[in-house]
Amino acid sequence: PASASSIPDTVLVSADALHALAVRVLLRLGLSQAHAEAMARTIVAGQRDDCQSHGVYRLLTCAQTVRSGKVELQAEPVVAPTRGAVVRVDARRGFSPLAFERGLPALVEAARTQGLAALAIHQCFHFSALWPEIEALTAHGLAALALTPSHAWVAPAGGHRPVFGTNPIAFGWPRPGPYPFVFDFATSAIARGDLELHRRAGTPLPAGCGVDAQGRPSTDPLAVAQGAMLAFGGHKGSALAAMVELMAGALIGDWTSQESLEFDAGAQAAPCHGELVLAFDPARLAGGDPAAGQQSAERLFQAITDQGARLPSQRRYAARERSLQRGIAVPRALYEEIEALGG
Ligand code: NDP
Ligand code: PYC
Repeated sequence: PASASSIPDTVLVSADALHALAVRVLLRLGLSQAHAEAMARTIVAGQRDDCQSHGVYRLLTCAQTVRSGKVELQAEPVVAPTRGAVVRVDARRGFSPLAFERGLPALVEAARTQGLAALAIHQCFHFSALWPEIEALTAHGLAALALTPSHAWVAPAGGHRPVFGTNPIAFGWPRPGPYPFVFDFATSAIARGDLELHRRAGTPLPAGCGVDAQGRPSTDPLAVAQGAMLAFGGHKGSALAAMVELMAGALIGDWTSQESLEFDAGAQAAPCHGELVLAFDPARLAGGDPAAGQQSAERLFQAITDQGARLPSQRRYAARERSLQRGIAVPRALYEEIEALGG
């Protein structure tokens, strides 16, 4: 890999080379070829788009999950026959990306025939960002919403004991051109992955992200990890986090973040639970004139950008273009750690 002279202590790697490295690491950890390829696609996409908490750093957390002995390394996801608008995939305690990829064709097909459809993924170890899944659906001209619990790390508004996961919500809307409208965020004030990066770097958290074990506000990542993270936006984020537990846990008959953490039992593996992905076909829902809906959407986006505000994912798409032109930037120390994992 080349040095990125403008970014100190960073190496530049081509997408193909980084994918090959990620696959080598994952195969060495004992994953099947199919899992390694699917996981590497997600992880490299994260690094390419400058999502440091869900890029190649995830190889380290996947290694920890494998060491925990809890994840099934060769699990073949089972896609049940579609019933109406519902597609179910049993990940059989394997990592999630392969389960999503296996369920995707049936979800797209069901959304096209029914107008809207749901993919319920069961018992997957989930370590990734949700936007790659959302983009896989907007690429088919579908709007999409994805929700997943995690481990119980986050206190409800007004409380100080963890109940919720960091529970991301991601949404996508297809647009003309290469880039859909996508947002994807944790319902906690900071993602757990970012808290871990602060802990590794020895830097404090922004104020308002968590409390220590005594319930006192803290910016120390270790103290917050031992206490509780907080939801973003007070009671509003807290309610959204509860919704994710209900919709992507209880509703689909899978674990909440509390149950995921109980199953973990101190192993510090990635969370294990379900995921709910909803897909909507504008061609069916717009009642005959999807082009008018698309025009309304574009007017909305223009009203945002015309005043200098940016759309979500704009930073990510700019990073993608940079990565594709000059190579993907990886912090050198992290790159060396990953190379060592690859043997
Ligand atoms: P961020 O707060 O970094 O970003 C949230 C969203 O807001 C992004 O779409 C981002 O776009 C957009 N955004 C940020 N700043 C602005 C702005 N000024 N104007 C308009 N839009 C803006 O995300 P989080 O740290 O909360 O989450 C990071 C990732 O962690 C997510 O991908 C999520 O899926 C993942 N995660 C996964 C979990 C799991 O259980 N699997 C749990 C929790 C989080 P842009 O990227 O372009 O900045
Ligand atoms: O960053 O909160 C997080 C997270 C949890 C699981 C995967 N990422």
